[in-house]
Amino acid sequence: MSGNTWFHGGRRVLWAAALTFGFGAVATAGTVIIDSNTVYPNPGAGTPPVYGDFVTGSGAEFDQALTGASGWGYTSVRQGATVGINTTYASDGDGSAYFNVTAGSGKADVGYLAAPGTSLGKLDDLNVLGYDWYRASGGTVNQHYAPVLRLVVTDGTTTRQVIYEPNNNKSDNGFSGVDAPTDDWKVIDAYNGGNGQFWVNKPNDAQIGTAISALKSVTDPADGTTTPYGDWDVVGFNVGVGSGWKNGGIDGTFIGAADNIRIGFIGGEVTTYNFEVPGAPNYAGGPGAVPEPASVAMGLMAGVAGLVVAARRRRSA
Ligand SMILES: [Ca+2]
Repeated sequence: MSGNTWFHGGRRVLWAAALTFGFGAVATAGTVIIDSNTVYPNPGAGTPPVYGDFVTGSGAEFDQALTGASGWGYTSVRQGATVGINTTYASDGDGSAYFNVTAGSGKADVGYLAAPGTSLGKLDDLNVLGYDWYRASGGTVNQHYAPVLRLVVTDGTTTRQVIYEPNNNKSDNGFSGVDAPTDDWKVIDAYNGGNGQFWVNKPNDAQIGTAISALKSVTDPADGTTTPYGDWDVVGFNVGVGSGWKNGGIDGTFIGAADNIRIGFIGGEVTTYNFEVPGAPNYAGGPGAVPEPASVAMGLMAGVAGLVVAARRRRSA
């Protein structure tokens, strides 16, 4: 996380509204469409023609905001990796977050970070966490690699990432032996009733082991104590690939995607974040429905995710 620039603004209002309406209410589900910066049809790379964002690392690691969704961005993009919401592997509409790694140094994420001082909820209260991931066949990095899902947690002073890797949850991710499935979208319940296996990354400290345990009993690799993070605030989440994805120490290739990050807390709303390319023929946000952040917040305040419900209705029509 160090060195990352995150992107804040209207989303703070959205989350405040969502949390307010979620309190004490029956849990409801909603979808938020996360748009690419590039609007269809604006040709991108690839054959057959695909559309949307292709953000490629060059030189120093960098971040790039997703301008339609406050707090969202492409982050930790390094040389040797490309990330972007585009139509290469259309999922639940016409888009998904695409990843392409060509070197072991490559890394790229797409994710959300709440505005400073804003919490999505306590880690102990998290009860829904999931995502969809895809690995294309033909990639030459070790066959156990697949897009990972991370939570960003903080106690107000220190920030950690609590990380879900398909490789640590092989049976739940459809692995064949040690190999991740390919050319098949996997819909993953990472929380899995509290049984999903996670580890903690300590970006500002030396790595001391990589403890794997259930989400709410993750072991701090520094001191071996358990459950040090239950009362920490979840302030963000992301999906990503790399770095260090190789094959026997040699650079290789990886192409894949992720979509539909799902997150929810006890007593609150479950939200799905669907990556899409606005204007595409099967755009999940519906024809012409590209809400500005301000109107999304107003919609939430007026009718508890009314816009979102409308979007889901259109999508399923
Ligand atoms: Ca999608």
